[in-house]
Amino acid sequence: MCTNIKANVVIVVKNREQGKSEQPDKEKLRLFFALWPDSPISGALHGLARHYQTQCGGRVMRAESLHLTLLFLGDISAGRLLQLKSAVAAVHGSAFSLTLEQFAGWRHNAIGYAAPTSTADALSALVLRLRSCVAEAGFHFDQRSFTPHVTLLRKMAHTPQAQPIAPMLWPVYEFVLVQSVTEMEQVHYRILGRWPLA
Ligand code: 2AM
Repeated sequence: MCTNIKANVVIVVKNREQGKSEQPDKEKLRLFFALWPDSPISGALHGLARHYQTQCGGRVMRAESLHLTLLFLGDISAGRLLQLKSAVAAVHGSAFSLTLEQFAGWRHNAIGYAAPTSTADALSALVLRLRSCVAEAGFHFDQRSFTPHVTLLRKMAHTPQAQPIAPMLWPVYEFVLVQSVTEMEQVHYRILGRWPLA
């Protein structure tokens, strides 16, 4: 049970009592929760991306953009941002180490990615807890099964066979809420919140 949801309900009730009608909120934010690597890991992943680009073609993701998506929300009203943040304050996961040990690609969307060969229990638990708290707070999100991956290349010309890489140990001690912003046809990511994992 995500206890902080009660606080959100109280706020809504208070507004009604005060006779305030909620303003229709037209501004949308494209949001997702993710793990964001520190620069040693993102630098190593970027190097891997450049290496595989020579074989697979495609566009290399910038080092500062590399991440592992935990839960993709899509377009959310800006006015619900505080509610979303307070909902996930109840997510108390454990810090863990993620080992990326393969490079592979998907033909349907022409991306190349680094991934673990199995999903760590702590990572699965974190995603389940996030999904539960976000759903309880009334948000809708992509319900497809979670496939952990870090996209390294987009628009690849050739889809590679999955292949082992030198294992990359990623110490995970927080998760983040990210806004995806498209400016001049380029996607940028802005971190809107961070939550530690103990
Ligand atoms: P991808 O790297 O496999 O494309 C921001 O778009 C992040 O959210 C990316 O990591 C992207 O994964 C992920 N994502 C998950 N579901 C998505 C969706 N339906 N649309 C766009 N991005 C999605």
